[in-house]
Amino acid sequence: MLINRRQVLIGSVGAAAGLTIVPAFGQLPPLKKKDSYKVGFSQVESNNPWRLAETASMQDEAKKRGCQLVYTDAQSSAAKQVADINSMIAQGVDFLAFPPREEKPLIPAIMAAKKAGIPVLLIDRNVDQSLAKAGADYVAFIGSNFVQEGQRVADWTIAKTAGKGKILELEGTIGSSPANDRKKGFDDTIKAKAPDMVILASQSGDFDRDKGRQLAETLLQAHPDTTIVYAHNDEMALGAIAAIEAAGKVPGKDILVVSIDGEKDGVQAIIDGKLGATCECSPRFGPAAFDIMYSYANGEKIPPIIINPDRFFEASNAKDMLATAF
Ligand code: GYE
Repeated sequence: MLINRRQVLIGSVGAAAGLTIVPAFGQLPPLKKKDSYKVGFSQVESNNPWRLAETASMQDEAKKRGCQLVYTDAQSSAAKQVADINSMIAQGVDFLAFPPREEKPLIPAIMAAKKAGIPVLLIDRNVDQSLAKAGADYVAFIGSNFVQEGQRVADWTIAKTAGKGKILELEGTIGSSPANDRKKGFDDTIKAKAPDMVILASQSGDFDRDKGRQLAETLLQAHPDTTIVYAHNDEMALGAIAAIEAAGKVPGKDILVVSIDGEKDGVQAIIDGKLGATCECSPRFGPAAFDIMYSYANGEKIPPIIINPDRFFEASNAKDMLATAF
């Protein structure tokens, strides 16, 4: 028993097989073994193909497994997402799976679920690990390694430009884990490997195409010497491409645009020569989220951090990959 407790506390990956979760320890709440569950899924917004694909993946999988999905849309408000989750807790859902819009404001909702005995799985976005811990306050985080995504885009950009260029960075939602980590991965790599490159400006376009377009427009006016735009997602990159064209410049020629996600419009923009490259970030969490829920109910040990592998799209493979993009 003691050993079990210790390993649950550590939340180690690859712990001995056959371990059971020990709820009495006051760590993670247990989940009763059932055929069908009432699962709460709190979406952060529905303003881009990535979000729509994620929601569809959760809905499809709930249907397949005969589970009820309680779905809400926080409409880009962390406060509304907290309220949505509190109302799911009050409704007595069995399990919660959701992307916390931002790293800090969703902590109280995670703690409230834990207190109410409802296990939480964070999908796609994570929270500040100094305030709530994967494997202790919630079952696990499953998603991409966002730091690595930023690193891979930086490495590709450095190779493509021989380490020369003036960069505008369009950040995602302020305080969200993908924006924080994609910035860190990219900026640190540029700093360490490309002394001749400079980041002229870095501001948030909130992961939104039109906000990205407006921001790019303003920044391009302030920095007409820009040669590279790095956007934290394809939607903002597509907005930037529109802004570059509106400024009378040619994306892919005058200004290299790079981003992350691998949505269909993004991959198509690579084929069209307007986007240089995009690192994939999969929104298809349904199958894994439900697998984890059933494994957890079975008492299996869930690794606290589960990382999705990401592909990388560029001119050499974009055509072949288009059909698989969301
Ligand atoms: O890149 C973006 C979305 O949380 C990883 O959020 C996700 C990001 C994704 O709105 O398009």
